[in-house]
Amino acid sequence: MRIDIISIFPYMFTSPLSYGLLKRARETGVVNISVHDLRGFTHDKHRTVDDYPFGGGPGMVMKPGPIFEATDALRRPESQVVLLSPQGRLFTQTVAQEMVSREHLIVLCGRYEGVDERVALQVADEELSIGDYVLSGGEVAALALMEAVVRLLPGALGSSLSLQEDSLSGAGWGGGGLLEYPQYTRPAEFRGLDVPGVLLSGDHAQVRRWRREQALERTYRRRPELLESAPLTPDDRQFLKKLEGAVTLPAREE
Ligand code: JFH
Repeated sequence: MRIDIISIFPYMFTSPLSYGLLKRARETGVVNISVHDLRGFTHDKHRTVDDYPFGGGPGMVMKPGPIFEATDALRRPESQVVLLSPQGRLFTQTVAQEMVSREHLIVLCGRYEGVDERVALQVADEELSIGDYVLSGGEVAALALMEAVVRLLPGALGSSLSLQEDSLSGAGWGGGGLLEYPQYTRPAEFRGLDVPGVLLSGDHAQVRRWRREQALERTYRRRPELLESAPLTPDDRQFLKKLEGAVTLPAREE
């Protein structure tokens, strides 16, 4: 996969692309990521990328010219152009799975109060939001999107095991999964806090059952809407009924 990012702050990407999965995926040729300074596609002395909003109002809007020129220079027949904005369709794991099959992504990062609407209408194939909160620009959203997509590329993860587990569990979104069960590692007692005994018991059937019930209970308490689309067994449903019957218990007893 090739990814071209267009931003007025290209150096915001330097560190995030230099660590962990994104670094490794770039080094091994799984993905080829380039960052382009939008100001390189201006022609005036001041390299202007913004202007006042027609109709008035606060702040500045990104001019269409430099963005059209940048995408004209980078676009190929197989490209998917993505615009990050708070008005976009919600970017979920399901959307990441759709995008992983594309050969070329061009990711547009706005700043100020956003971009001229003609960019959304004529340049972008997809307008996406990573969630209902206001960032100061598209760069952090672009990084979240890239990390979610690149880790799905064949060869991006060390072994394909974690990936398999993600897809089996549905990983808690879109695919119809549950939230994950709590995890513990050594030591078995830390500052007076014990690891649940069942995890030390060596009884694998009991461990499996405990983890499933923890996943169900967490999902029920924190993200109940996920239960609507989760694949649940009759045992799962019986356990959830028991939970509901327990008079909407407080999350923890004192
Ligand atoms: C972005 C920004 C809009 C104005 C609330 C009322 C008025 C600041 C480009 C994506 C997600 C973004 C995102 C993506 C691109 C840009 C900043 C936009 C307003 C705010 C203020 C500029 C933000 N998922 N969150 N944020 N901004 N609005």
